Amino acid sequence: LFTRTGMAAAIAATALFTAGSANAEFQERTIRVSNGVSKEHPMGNGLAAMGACTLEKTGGKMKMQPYWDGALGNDLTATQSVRTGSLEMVLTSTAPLTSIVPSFGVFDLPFLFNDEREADQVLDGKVGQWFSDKLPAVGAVNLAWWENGFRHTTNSRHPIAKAEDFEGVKMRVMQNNIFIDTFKELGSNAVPLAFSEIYSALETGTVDGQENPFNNIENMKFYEVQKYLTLTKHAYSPTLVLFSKKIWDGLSPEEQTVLKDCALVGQKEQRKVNREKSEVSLANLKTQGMEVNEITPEEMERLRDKLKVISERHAAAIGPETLDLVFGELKRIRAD
Ligand code: TK8
Repeated sequence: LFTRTGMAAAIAATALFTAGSANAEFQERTIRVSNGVSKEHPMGNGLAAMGACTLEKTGGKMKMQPYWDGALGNDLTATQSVRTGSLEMVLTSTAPLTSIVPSFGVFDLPFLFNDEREADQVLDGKVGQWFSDKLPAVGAVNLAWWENGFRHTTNSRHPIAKAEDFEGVKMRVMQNNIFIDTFKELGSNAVPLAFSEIYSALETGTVDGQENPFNNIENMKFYEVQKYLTLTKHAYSPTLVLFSKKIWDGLSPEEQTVLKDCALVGQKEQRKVNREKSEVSLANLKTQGMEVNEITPEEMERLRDKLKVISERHAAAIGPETLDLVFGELKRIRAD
């Protein structure tokens, strides 16, 4: 008898709790999102899809509000705001965050991924989750992996036809030891600068060149101050969709689920548009007057060989467990 009464009370309590939480499920929220690029970038398509999804799933209560062109800071400074809880979200490449999570450095190793399929499989699988699991400890929750993409080289001096052509070229690189070392190894003068500083550094001749995906080169109008574009495809930059852990912890479980689900809806759109637009951007860059060249397979091989030392030199900083995980997964994927 006692047990039955107890059960009935428990069920009643559950029902009450459910009714209560149904009302409190979603609150009016504006999620501010920092971006380094401007709004025509495929990041805009991804955020629009994510925002439509959050509105729909919360009865109009949760809005996404993007800020473009680094208006809320560059990748690293906006990430610091996310960590302290003064900003909800940032879309950032992993590379500027290796000072916070050293294992991210693996993504900066030259020629890690061959194509987008490899990147997607590593990032969307258990390895990507392993990296995401490192973020709460530093104040952030990774909602999904979007993409910045494969990086190529531009400069104002001459076409790059072989490794030696990097010698003496002043190259802007991301604020990241592996990128600095990679371009130094090639004989360039590597200058680490935030993304928002690139255009004027190129314009004033502080640097001769930089490297970024086609979409970014077009989006940031680097073609106005760069003549040569060489298809080096030397690295792939993943994009983190980072949410502030401090703010996250104050959300209802339903709100958290909406954000995770909608970040994946955004991912699908963002990657799709990023890949379609990448080809269009390359064509537009030619129309804008850039001279585009490829490196021969033989010279690409020499470039890869020359840069093998980078992986060796940074192995300890990245960590053996990270390297085993990523290279193990790549081996499995490549055997498929
Ligand atoms: C966008 C960055 C940027 C990155 C860089 O804020 O700094 O070169 O490629 O595109 O994530």
